[in-house]
Amino acid sequence: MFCFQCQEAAKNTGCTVNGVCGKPADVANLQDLLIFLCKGISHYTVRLRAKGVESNEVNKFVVDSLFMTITNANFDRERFITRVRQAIDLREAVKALYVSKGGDITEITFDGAFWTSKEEADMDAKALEVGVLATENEDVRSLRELTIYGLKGMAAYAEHAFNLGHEDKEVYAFIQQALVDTTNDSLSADELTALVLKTGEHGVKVMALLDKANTSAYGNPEITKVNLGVRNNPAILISGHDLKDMEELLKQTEGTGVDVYTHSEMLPANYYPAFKKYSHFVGNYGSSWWHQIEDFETFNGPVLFTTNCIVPPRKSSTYADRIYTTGSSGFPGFKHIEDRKDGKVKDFSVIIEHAKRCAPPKEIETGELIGGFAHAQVFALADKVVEAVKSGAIRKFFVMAGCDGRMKDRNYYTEFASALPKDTIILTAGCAKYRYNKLPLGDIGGIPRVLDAGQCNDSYSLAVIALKLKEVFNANSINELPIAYNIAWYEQKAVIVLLALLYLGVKNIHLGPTLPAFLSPNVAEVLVKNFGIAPIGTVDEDMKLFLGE
Ligand code: FSO
Ligand code: SF4
Repeated sequence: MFCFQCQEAAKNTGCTVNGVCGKPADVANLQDLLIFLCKGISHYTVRLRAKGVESNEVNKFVVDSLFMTITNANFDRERFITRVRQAIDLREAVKALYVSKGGDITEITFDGAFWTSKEEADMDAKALEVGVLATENEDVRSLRELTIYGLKGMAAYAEHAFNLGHEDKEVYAFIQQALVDTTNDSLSADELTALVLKTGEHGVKVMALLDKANTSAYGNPEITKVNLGVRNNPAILISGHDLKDMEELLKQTEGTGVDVYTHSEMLPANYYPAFKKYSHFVGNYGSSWWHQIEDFETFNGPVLFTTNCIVPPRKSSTYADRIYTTGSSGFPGFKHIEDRKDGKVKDFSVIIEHAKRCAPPKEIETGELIGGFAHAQVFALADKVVEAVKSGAIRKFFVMAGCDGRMKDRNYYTEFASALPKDTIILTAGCAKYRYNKLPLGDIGGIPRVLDAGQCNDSYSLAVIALKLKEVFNANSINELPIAYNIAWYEQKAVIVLLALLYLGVKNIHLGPTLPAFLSPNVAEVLVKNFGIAPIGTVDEDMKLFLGE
């Protein structure tokens, strides 16, 4: 195996034996094979699209497949074997369709458009040839993978939007064209760099789509105090990012005596008016994704993963039989809740019955968290915020969105947040917030110093807020505003968020705790030169840098 798609890549170079995330080598390889086949499928569908033929089945299949290969989403070999077989069937179907429309398959030279075998041993063998290292030139490899990781993040958000009935065919068309472009040896480094930025442009589109899907279904997030304590009922813990799953779980648990709590990235579900009305929706339990090892142990009840980030349970853990996955997530031994069929809801009855047999959660903390500062809520406070900036009560905003992770160096973010002067505000989204959202950072004239917009995809809200401030302050560019960007990344959704910010023209983003292993020195240099991307330094150095002191 060779995988370098996330911030935990071994030695910041790449995982070669086993994933640091726990992904076994055979699964990593099968993920490569699945991506290879999605590229092959796309060779036909981009040509069919040019003939006016669109395949909804392929659109969904490619998006779901990309999502399944995101870090920590799915570790289940069997699911990938099945998926590879489905990919071959689907590819043969679009190939036949292309031929029936007069298409000439001799124009296509990419192997993924033709390679076929449904034998596991053949799949394992082929997978070894088609991974990241199949591209020899390290700069081309870097730009291709940067694009593909952006597409993976985009696919995750597109799937959540799809689940709520929102689609953008243009996004599907772009994903498939970009997959084909990553197989085109004639593209220059400049053309591939343009592809990376175009990926960012579509990242903005898909985040806007998901924002619309979430807010039109569940209302605009609003200022909310989220309870951190527990009640004395059996309960289900829901993690991940899928709000449709959240809705259906809340509906199906109502009146059953089973409570619902959020974990990690599902915390922002507490901010939506449509979910707040459920009296058995108690609050948030525990911390960011990698704390699940302890949090799931003490929660006592079943846990539902609607997406990543799954940590393989330790041998000594007692909770593995209480974990359920759904959607693109999966793990061998965890029970999987099947997708919606024929317009029906998902059936969560097995997890609800499981909860009834469990003890209530053990209290691990008390108190409240405040959040819900997505764009509509911040716009409602705009006068107050603008006044505070004009009066000097707010000196600067720090966008500290992104991810949390296990690396010790991530303490930097807690220390940085603590060291920020009291006249600064942190704008956050994603699980990065858990590094500082429980610190007593206070407020500025009633405006909390940590404004949480929501999930990582709600970084879109932060961009909308920046664009609004640009308008209010009559600035020529968002880079003239008193906003600094100190972003933490972990996996590929953070990649699409980063590319989206670059597309929107945001400069001088500091990215940590380490720069991506998949950036070759030359590609990193292009990002530094054109966008001012920089690694983090020490808290002291960065504080001086950001505050110009
Ligand atoms: Fe975090 Fe995981 Fe949301 Fe990611 S829970 S790390 S960027 O999946 O998607 O922020
Ligand atoms: Fe390694 Fe990250 Fe890939 Fe897992 S996803 S194998 S930790 S680079």
